Amino acid sequence: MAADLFDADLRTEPLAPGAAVLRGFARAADADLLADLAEIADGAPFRHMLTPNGLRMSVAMTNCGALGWVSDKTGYRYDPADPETGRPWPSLPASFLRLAADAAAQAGFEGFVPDACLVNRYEPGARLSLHQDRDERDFGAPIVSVSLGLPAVFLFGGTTRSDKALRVPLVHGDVVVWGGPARLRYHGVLALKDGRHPLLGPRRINLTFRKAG
Ligand code: MD3
Ligand code: FE
Repeated sequence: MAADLFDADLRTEPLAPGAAVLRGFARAADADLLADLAEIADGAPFRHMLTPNGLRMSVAMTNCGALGWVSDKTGYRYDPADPETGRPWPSLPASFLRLAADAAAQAGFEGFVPDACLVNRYEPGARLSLHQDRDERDFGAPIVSVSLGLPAVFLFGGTTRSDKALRVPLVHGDVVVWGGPARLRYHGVLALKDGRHPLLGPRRINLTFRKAG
């Protein structure tokens, strides 16, 4: 039917200028993404980083790509090496690169080549408080975020912390692209609710692709 031609568009929900949700965009690739993630986590295990205040983050993290996002008592930074092992982070697998570029293009950002992928693992109760992503060199590139596993409620705020935040439910396979005027908006994730996902069990994985360097 002709409706098929428009499915991709119907599933692209504009959130705000520069931000769009691509519903289900990563679903067809989920098995490939998770197989590649298992290898990444073998080489660079998930860990709970410390915030500059010395608090243990409830979200467990790892990275792949030339640069990895790291937090410790000295602050936040992008590091070419995993501080736990001293080795470079695992490289970005082809499945990750393809999905990130395809999603960015779908949202209007052609030629997106990320050099960093932060992998966030949420278990029930884990949350990410309202923050901005501002450790990257170039705010001209978008950020692509891929949700896998249990559903979560994403908070999409404004340009100051006190702006009222929109609540955006995200489920397995949803992809969000943030760029342009949305790039520096505050955002966060509400505490993950209990549940079990057929592929991932009691957890949610978020892949965040960035051009950091
Ligand atoms: C909105 N992670 O790791 S990325 C993060 O679900 C982070 O784990 C979220 O925020 C998660 O920093 C999803 C969503 C995101 C990233 C950058 C943004 C949303 C954004 C920049 C501007 C506005
Ligand atoms: Fe963020």
